[in-house]
Amino acid sequence: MLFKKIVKDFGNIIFFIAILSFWTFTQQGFSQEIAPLDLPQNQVRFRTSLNQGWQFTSQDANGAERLGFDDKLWSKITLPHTWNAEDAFDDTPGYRQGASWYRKTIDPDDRWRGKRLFLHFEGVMNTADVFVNGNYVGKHAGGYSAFTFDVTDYLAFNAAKVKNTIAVRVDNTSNPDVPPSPTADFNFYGGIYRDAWLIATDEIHFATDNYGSSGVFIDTSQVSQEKAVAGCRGGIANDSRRDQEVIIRNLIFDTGGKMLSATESKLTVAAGKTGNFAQTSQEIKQPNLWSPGAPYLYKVRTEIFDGERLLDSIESPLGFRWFSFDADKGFFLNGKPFKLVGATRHQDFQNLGNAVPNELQIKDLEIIKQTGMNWVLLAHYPHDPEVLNAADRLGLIVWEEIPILRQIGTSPAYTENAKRMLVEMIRQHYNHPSVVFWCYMNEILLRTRQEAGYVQKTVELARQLEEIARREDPNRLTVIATNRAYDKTDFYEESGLTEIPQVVALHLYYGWYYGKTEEVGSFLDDYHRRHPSRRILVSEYGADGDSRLHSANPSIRDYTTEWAQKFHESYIEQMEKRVYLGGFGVWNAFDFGAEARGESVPHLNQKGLYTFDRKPKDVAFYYAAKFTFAPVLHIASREWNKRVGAAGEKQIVKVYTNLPEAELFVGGKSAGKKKVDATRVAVWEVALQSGNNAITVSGQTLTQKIVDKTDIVFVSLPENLKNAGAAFLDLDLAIDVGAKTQFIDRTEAVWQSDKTYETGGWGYIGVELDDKSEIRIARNVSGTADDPLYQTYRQSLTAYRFDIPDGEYEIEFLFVEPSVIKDGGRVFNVAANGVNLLKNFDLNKEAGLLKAVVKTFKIRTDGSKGLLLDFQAVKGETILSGVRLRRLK
Ligand code: GCB
Repeated sequence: MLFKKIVKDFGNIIFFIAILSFWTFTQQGFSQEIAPLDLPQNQVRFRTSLNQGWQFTSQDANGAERLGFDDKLWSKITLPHTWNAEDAFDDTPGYRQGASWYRKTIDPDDRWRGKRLFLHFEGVMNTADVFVNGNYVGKHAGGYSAFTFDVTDYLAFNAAKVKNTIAVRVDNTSNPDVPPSPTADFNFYGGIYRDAWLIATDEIHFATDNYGSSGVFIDTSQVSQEKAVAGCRGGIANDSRRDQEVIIRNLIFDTGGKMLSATESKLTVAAGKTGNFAQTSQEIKQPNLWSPGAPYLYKVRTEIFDGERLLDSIESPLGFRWFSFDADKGFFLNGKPFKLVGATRHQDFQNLGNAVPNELQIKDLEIIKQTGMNWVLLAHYPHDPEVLNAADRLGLIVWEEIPILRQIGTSPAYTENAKRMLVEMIRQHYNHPSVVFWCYMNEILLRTRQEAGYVQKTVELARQLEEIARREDPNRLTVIATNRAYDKTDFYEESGLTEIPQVVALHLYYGWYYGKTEEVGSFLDDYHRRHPSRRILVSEYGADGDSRLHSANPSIRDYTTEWAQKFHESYIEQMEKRVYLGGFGVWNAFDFGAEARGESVPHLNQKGLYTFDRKPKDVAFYYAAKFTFAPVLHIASREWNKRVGAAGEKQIVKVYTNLPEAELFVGGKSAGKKKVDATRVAVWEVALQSGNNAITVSGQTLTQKIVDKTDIVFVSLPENLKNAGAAFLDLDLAIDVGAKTQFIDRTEAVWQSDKTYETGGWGYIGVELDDKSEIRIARNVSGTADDPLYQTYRQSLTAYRFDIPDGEYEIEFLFVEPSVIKDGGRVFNVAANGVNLLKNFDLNKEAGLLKAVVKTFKIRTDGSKGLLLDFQAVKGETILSGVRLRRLK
């Protein structure tokens, strides 16, 4: 169970009632059954999973569509499947984008007799060509929406029970005609990565050719506290050879299974045609409204009868709620002000890519809910149907979008695909009461230096998409998400783009990509002043946090958990009090794969409140303390569980809690009580003992005492290294050269930040190090998992000094060549107390660009000289990324 794993991974969280209550809901949620609401099993319509028994090759195998093709040597796989789960995270740039094939045989089933048969794929990235028994069935472009093909004429139903073969060619190459643009900050994992089904229906059935949807649409535009009615419309396909009169029946049930409305109508559908029906339910008095606080779900069953004979049946979720959005007063749900507090979600997961089982996808939404959110922003494409079902059930308002981001394509085919994707998304997820926002463009003017006419083309596309969204669904809100305009000209405004949708969402990265976190509030006020009638949301803000990087004085973009915490605390403080702001959604709930990134963990965007495998970062508990009602008491300095510092130096311990008061204990001794206000943050400065420190925080609800515990290992450095004596024997002095942060490496060793030499200690000799002297590159360094150690470095350095006692030491140097340079372009010597360790060291020649290099030597110091490391350039500049000293004797 995820909960158990989290507890284990976080070590000593022992009796942790706050978190228990925080997670209790998860436990309940996990055991819930997944009801396939859209396509139920019944005697007239059945769907069979096609997830098992596929053969796969990551080659564009010639002739693989053919019936007798030999696929025996291909790999055996089950769906969901992607071929990029690993290569998108390795040291080799890029990941495999190309064509692959999937093949599977199915036995004819007696239940197929006289039925219409359909293949339904929930998601294939990015284009799919489907063949049945060697026949071409069709193509689907776009990796994030479902599609259905009628294969009745291709599947052989025969007495001899000859197997049928399905072959699918899947291609995840970026295609200029198919959104998303390759500039997207996420991976295009190729594969049949969602469930696949065979659906069998009667000859007369709900239309299956309706953009991958169920063919039945529920409207809830007439809802009030007193009464509600539901509209139900759809298409009925008559694939028989004769005209047929049918009865369409709509039944509404409450959660207890009690029928509240039954309506009926007749329709004659001509042979080979589709006829449309529309009904309005009976009035439901005092309906149970759907809201995140009480996500009450009714159920609609829509049936087709031929006289008494049931021909088809579909179940749809039904939730009664209404909303409005006022430019001054913000968002309202069911008539009451409702601040949207949300998190975005990408669908991928550690080691799985996008091929994520439904259970984990549902857990994601449970986690988001338990973190205090009432809103989930499904980025940057339509998500799995189970995600939408979970949002309905758990009570999370949904924002969903099509993958039109960062750059549009200007071909007519692109426009057509974009428009179709929008229709697919809306029709497929139309019946979910959780959905409130349809977004169709994200940061689309990020790059304004485009071909002439680009902005106008974007505006034209937006107009078309807006028109489609309003026509398809007049009851939801359309939105586009904008980035801060970097150019002097704000093309979003100048072009009129932001006047098109009903809502404009802002992405704010003050204190990450630009500016200061404190500027958020004044930016929003100014924006609201400039656009007083515009309804606005913040749909992204976020900071990368790596639990291995730490600082007591964190600074912008240093990847420390401490900066990420500061960032979130500051944003929330500024955003929550601004009434006109409809809501805010953090980027992101979870870390996610972005191959082109080369930051502290390469190929990963670490702006998640949870890691890629869904472990909570401490900052997740900030949101829980702010926005959940269950008691939360969490030591928020838990990720910094191994530290190094001068003996006696005060260490920060932070706690997130929604209790009024908390008391901290270090090694059993009280460090004092603190009152906690609406910020939900309490900070202590405490002295830690060398070695393990048991940290406990306790607080009180009206009825119970709550405690959280953790251990912090403190490596305390003596004031004067020479006097360290025996203590230094097991001391490990590791310096992350050029860094202002501490780093916990994969062996749990702590690398200190760099500093200027002071007598008795250690440090860099040369220029004074100041606030700006950190150099950090955002590039993947191959050959190591400890990239941050190599991503900071010093160039043109001359010397380091360590005032260590006489003895025998192992010294380790870390190097990386960060620049494109010729062999011989950077050559230098390194000496220890005048003895050459590295002579004419040509880093590029030895390793090449961005490769981790470690050099280890044994040295002796005597005569109380300490250790002086000399760096001497022969050609170009000297360079060093890390240095580590371990005493041997
Ligand atoms: C954005 C994008 C999103 C990125 C995010 C980031 O504005 O919409 O796709 O991942 O910023 O982390 O840079």
